[in-house]
Amino acid sequence: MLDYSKRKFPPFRSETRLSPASFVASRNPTICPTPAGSFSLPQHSHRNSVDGLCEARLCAQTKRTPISRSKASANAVQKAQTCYVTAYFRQPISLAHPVMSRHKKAMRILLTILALFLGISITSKADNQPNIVFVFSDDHAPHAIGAYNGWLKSVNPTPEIDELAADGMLFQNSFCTNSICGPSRAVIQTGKHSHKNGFMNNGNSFDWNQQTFPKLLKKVGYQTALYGKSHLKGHPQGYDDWMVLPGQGLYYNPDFITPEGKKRIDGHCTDVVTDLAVQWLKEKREDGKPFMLMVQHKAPHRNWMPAERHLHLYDDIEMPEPTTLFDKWEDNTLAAKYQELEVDGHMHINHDLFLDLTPDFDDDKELKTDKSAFRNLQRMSPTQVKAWRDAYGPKDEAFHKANLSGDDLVRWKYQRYAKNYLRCVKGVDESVGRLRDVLAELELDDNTVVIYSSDQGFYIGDHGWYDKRWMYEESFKMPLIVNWPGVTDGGAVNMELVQNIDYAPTFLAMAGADIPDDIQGKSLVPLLKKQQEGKFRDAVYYHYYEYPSVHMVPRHYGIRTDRYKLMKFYQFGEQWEMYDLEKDPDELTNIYETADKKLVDGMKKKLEDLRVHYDDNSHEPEYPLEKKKGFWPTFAK
Ligand SMILES: [Ca+2]
Repeated sequence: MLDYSKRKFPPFRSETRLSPASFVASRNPTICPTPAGSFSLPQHSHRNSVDGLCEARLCAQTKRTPISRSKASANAVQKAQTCYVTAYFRQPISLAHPVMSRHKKAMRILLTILALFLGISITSKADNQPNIVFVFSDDHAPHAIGAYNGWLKSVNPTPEIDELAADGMLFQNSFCTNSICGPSRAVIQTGKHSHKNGFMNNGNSFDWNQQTFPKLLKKVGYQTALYGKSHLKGHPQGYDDWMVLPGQGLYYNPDFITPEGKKRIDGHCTDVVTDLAVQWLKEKREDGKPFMLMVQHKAPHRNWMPAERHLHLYDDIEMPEPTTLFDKWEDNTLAAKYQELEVDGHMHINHDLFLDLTPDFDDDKELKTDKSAFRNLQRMSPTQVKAWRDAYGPKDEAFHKANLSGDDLVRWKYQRYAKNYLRCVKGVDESVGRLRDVLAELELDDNTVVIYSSDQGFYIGDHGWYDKRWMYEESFKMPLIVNWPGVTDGGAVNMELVQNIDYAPTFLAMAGADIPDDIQGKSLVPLLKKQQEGKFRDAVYYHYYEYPSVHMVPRHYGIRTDRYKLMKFYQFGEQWEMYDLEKDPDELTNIYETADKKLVDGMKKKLEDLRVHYDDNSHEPEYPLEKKKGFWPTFAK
């Protein structure tokens, strides 16, 4: 039956950016008879799929059922995407399992449309304590999501997340406050900047006794659950049910910390976490009670270990390269020259890129690098190891034969890195699709807000780097996509400056709970409801604290408006960078010295005002000369 108001449209929806209503209205309908009754389809949806039931079956089998989806070839899935609408409507014919649920849904939609025609008002449950499913990954850069239209879009890395965006609202200017795993999660829990919630760098521990949004949701009647990566140390508080990975967790056969103790679960971490969430939805969720479920993936965090079924994904394509892959940081302060996160110089060819890596790899015990992939290989099953080596063995052999050096070697490293990263992303993308399918199956999708986000962005070879930490756009931005049925228009793109301090107050506002005064973020609900008058925010504030530490990115803070960015590094004396993001989106030309003085002074004043507004008077330690010499050779000259 007619289902445009719901979810799941093929990729062209995100191109056309039409709301479901205008989508229906703009095209001539085609009448389609089915056992569930006759209904109209827009011609557009038929363009690749009028061939009939056979292809529809393929769509249904590859696209709509989690089991066959995982086994489907990339081609079949791609084909399924093009004929998705047809498959959706014809499923009652071809699939036994979801028939009843979809018939009921179809009837409900038909009644809604009839009511609209007859001018009858139907009370929407959307405003009435919606359920919240928060899918949160680790290090997933917005430019590795198709819907964000970045330079990796041609790879089609995230069809499921793109569909979520096509059904909801995508925040184009969404930022973190401190670009690193633990601190970003602490900000989300509390709605407060790092200097207020106490988790400033990954060496800190989170004080779970403080006010967090899940605790406040429980007070207004929500059932709460958390599965996957927490990275906040200690046992989570504010959740009725939880199982979290210890620290970073493992990709294969991960351990979990549970209220009952440690538990190992075999499988790939992204699938295992999704399984736990699905099991909770089906078995532990209380009927008639609103819920907030956090599904927090480890992927695509370093070291990028894809699931077995994704080991050969992208084998036959060349990844596009970022335009800044060979950036020499000529205009930046010295901070950018003395970092340690280069694909070329710092990414380890065995431990990060898996060259010749086996469970009995001859490891150099003295070598200090992230060896989690090697340790994980040692606890993989013989079948998993075989699949792993079957995938990488022949590629390693070809690499040794090619005898690469210079830029060619950098390009090879980049290709291997980007492919593994996006293979891990693929698992997360499938998790989003599967969770949405389960919500539909349980008939919860009408009143469940589905949110996709990640703790920060990431460099995928941008500026020659991997990792995060900097206030530059690639790692400062975080994806944020919200589908709130009945509230968000399909395919809406919001350009306001929003930040992870806003998540907690948003969840509280959705639930109708009071937002405590000490929360520093603002509810995004007015933006989601398109009720915002004027600018949501003039500028966002950032402060990164972890130095000296892995990757050696010095402490810095700064401010970003819709056009300019000002950054201050303070441990080596005052070092400033400023960028005009409109003229220079890649941040290659530092205009701090050359820009109009009034403009620079205006940005400095705004920065100081924001530091006062957020009450950040945290210490700015400048190093003594001896220490500066040790870290930056320039000072030794
Ligand atoms: Ca992270």
